[in-house]
Amino acid sequence: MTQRTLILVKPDGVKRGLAGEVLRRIEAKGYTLAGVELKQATEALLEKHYEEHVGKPFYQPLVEFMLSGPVLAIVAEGERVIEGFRSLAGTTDPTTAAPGTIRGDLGRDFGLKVQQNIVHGSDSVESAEREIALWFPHLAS
Ligand code: RTP
Ligand code: MG
Repeated sequence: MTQRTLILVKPDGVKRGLAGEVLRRIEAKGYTLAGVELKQATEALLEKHYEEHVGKPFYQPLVEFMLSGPVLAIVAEGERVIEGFRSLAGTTDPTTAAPGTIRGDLGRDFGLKVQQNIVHGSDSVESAEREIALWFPHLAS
């Protein structure tokens, strides 16, 4: 099943010069790039992007972090890419993410700042559609 997913290289990844490394891993896995753009997020966009987290204790720090610099927004395409990219990214906390994954190999331990985990990837077909429409309106299906 060919899918599309929305990937973000978060501000920590862009600042550390890891955007190219993330793109390299996406392409090396065999996925196709359908959209790539450096963007400055806004509070309104993030409120929609992270709608399932609004009101959680980590929401406000997460938004502030996501506003702290540009993100590289990517639409990647391929067979089961939604699940496949989540697997490439590794689990949420970089400290315990498996070696071989983006977060496991490149994530730094920032103490409690688990939000600084380099990448975001859509977690379902529905989220991917919603997030692609938010970040790349012209690519929305
Ligand atoms: P993402 O959405 O960024 O791909 O990451 P995820 O699915 O692995 O994590 P999710 O549960 O959706 O959380 C979204 C982002 O919020 C930050 N976070 N901080 N306890 C905390 O301080 C905490 N928990 C989550 C992370 O940046 C996470 O990626
Ligand atoms: Mg998530």
